[in-house]
Amino acid sequence: MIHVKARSSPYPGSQVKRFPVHDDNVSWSREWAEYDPVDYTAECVKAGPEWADPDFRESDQLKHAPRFNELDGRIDRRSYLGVYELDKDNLPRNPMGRTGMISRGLLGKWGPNHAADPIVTRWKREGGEKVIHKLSGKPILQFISIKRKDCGQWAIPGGMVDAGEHPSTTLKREFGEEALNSLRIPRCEKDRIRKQFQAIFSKENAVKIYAGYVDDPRNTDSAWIETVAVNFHDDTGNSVGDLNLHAGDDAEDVQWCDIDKNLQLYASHLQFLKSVTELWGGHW
Ligand code: RP5
Repeated sequence: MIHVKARSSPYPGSQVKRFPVHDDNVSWSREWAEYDPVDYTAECVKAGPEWADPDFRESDQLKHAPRFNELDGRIDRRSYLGVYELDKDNLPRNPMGRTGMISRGLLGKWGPNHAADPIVTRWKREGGEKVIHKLSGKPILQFISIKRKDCGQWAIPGGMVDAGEHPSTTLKREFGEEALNSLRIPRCEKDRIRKQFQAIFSKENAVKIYAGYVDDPRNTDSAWIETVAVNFHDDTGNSVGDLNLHAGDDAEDVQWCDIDKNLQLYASHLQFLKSVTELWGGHW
């Protein structure tokens, strides 16, 4: 896999253009003296919110230099891809190669920024029967998809792991916030939703699909997204059937979406769905 979206311009939420990187020049093992990546950090990151690291390159912040490749207090700076290198300025180097940009762009952490993606699936049914795709002859899987507010693209309702949070908690929290608008659920509804959650997000029901790099348009040479994608499949459709889908937080819409290789989805999300169809024998 060679990252593509991580080299796209303009950079999300800006007019900033990356230094163009041709496929042949992505790998760090390729010498490229002319490489001159754009240095960019979004204002919202520079403002120093609690989810962002300080800019440890500034002399008064040196004491805050992150402990790369380690569990650094409550922040996990280890990569699923193994030990990552640091460049001559002590900045982490994106293990998937050049992106045309250094510093953090919109990402808060130097190095890996950990996310979690819950893939909730069921079979498409009509009159109780599974719907079979005409071309592949295989039953069609559906997943819960959200429309991202930042770019308008459909996506898995994932999100960033908070400091000290286990990714299994992130999966539920993000799903609740984005697909059920849990932050605004009335108190009287909370008990019912909690029971539904326990049924869908049980350990027995969880299948890890992927843990690794995400080809996200926000990645830079010094900061990138890694995720763990976990599938929660409801074979009968009974526990997910009466989920009350309501977009919330970073999502502007939510729906059950038929899985098919022609979907246009955010970042590497289509690749995760392919693995899900292989797992259950669904149409692709
Ligand atoms: C993607 O960005 C991940 O796969 C995850 O879905 C998402 C996390 O970022 P936010 O949704 O929190 O912006 O790379």
